Amino acid sequence: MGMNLAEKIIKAHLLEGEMIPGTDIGLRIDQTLTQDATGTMAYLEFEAMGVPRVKTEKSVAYIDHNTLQNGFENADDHRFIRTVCKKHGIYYSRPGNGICHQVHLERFGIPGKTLIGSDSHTPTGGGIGMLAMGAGGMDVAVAMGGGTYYITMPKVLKVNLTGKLKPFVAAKDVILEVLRILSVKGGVGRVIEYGGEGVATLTVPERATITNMGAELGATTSIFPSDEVTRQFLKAQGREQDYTPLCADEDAAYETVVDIDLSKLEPAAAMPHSPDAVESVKNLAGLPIDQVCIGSCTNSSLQDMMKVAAILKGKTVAPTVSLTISPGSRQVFNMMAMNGALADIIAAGGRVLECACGPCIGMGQSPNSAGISLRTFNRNFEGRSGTADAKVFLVSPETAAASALTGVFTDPTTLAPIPEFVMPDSFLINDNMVDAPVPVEEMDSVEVLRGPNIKEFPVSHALEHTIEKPAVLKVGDNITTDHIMPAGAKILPYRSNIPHLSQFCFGVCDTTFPARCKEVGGGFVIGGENYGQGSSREHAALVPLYLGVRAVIVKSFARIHCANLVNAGILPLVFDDPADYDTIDQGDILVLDGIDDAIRAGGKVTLVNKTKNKTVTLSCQASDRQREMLLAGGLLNYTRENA
Ligand code: MIC
Ligand code: SF4
Repeated sequence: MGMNLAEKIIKAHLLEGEMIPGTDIGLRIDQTLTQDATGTMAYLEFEAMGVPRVKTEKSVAYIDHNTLQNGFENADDHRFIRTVCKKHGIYYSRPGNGICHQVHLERFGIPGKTLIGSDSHTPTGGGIGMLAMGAGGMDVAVAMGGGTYYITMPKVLKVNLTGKLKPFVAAKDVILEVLRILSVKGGVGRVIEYGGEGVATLTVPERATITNMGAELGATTSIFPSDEVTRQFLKAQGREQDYTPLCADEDAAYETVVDIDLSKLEPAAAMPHSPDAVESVKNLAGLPIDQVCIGSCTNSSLQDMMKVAAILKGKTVAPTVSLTISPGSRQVFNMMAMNGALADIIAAGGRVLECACGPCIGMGQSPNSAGISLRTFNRNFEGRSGTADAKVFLVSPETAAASALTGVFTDPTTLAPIPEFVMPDSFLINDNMVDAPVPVEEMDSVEVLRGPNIKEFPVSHALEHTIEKPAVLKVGDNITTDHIMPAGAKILPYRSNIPHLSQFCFGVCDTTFPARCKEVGGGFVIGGENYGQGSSREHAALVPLYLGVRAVIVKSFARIHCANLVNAGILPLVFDDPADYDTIDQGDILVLDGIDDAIRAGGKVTLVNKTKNKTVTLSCQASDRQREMLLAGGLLNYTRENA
């Protein structure tokens, strides 16, 4: 039996375990990336590990999230990251150079390599055949230090593409279709591998849109083959030498196959507040809108921008609409400036922002009260835009641009034809905003500069024998890390200041949570299915740790967040019978007696609800290594113990 592409790359990087789905495997990591909002913490953790130089083939730090600099905090953090990178062997992509995933795809990604990034959209690299995964900052720090990266061996689901997209139907509509079929938890424990004759009709940026937003499926990652289209893209980036052809064997086996005929797809939108609430644009046509934002790591390529410019050319944005445009990288920005597309966007009334995450992470451009915002982004979680009652719809650049002109939801297939976009033979190559680290012999001469915003991060302690605490919070299904630790312009500057951040923990669900935790010294959080989906931010574990949360008890976890809880030293526990969720109320006093022995013995846990006088059974679905980490009080303590 042949192998699929994901298995081939895993096999070539396998350091520990066997390739049996559901079991723990350890992988060698070739490349890492960080962004600034998770990077400060990742580099503080890297420093705490005491490894002098990174041991990866390439590690790159990007500054793209916290670029508003409303106060000294962001600039201090940027300076910290710049100097820590220079010293320890990491390339530094300066603010203004673009969004990490777009720049990494253009300039550094290599087919067949493994990449982990402290950002959940790292699977963008799957667009050129990388095995690229999002991870917590601590896992990235360990990988930079040459350590193994552990995941659960995924099952591999094939999306078999046939046909070709019709004009004005986009890659975004493909991934929205996959989300409609599989839902936000349909990818958990899986790699989504694309194949079939339809693959050859998609450009690299289109493939990258699809793998990027595969994060919203909860998938371990998504991947496309590396083929002639990939070679052309890398050649146009002046990197043909990085090309290797890669595909699944003819007789490769897959867990399941999902068929999508590209020629049958129509423009789609994800409705508030979930990326899998997919509806056809036709059915939404005519709905008045207030804002359109085009950009983010999902849809900010040159191809996206050229299509938008062609739709806007010679027209004016509707008077009731604010249209913002953020190109994904300086390469894209510069090329649009040179070929006139930028002028067309400006003339039409587009508000051009710098090439960064911007509105996607609530860094400005919050919509008006109860505003309807159409965004080409990947997440429309409640409150993420910065306006609590805004309604965010996720759409393609084509739908976004068409609607910006009319002021109402507009199906772009009703527009007059625009010139077909042809991928350039060569992109504008200019890496002058990427700083190389100093050679190892000069590293002692580099001083790492820290601002007053950088505070110590919390470290857990060895697991106690008995935990008796209240259920401090009970929440429902699909809680995102944006609920647990919100972002946005007011909060993001404090990503290296856990005490300050803690005031906002779970603010979207219950603003009294931090104060109540302080009052009773923390306790348990109870949740439903797919707890912790979305962003990879380890702050969603470190802040609860700081507030005294000792265990999170849910029906099921999202992958990255579960790993982050273990790394932080918080017990991730799952109800054996999901119906037991209903037996616990917020405020109940819960007891885990002999929890250390239970974890040591394999993770079968008994929880006594003292208030209800009821016992329920839970499981800690952690690997042997993770259970040792939990006993030691998290990854840092575990590493110290084993050093
Ligand atoms: C996001 O899209 O939510 C982010 C901001 O890029 C996060 C990382 C973070 O919270 O810093 C992600 O996707 O991992
Ligand atoms: Fe940035 Fe948005 Fe992409 Fe996250 S999803 S990396 S915030 S552009």
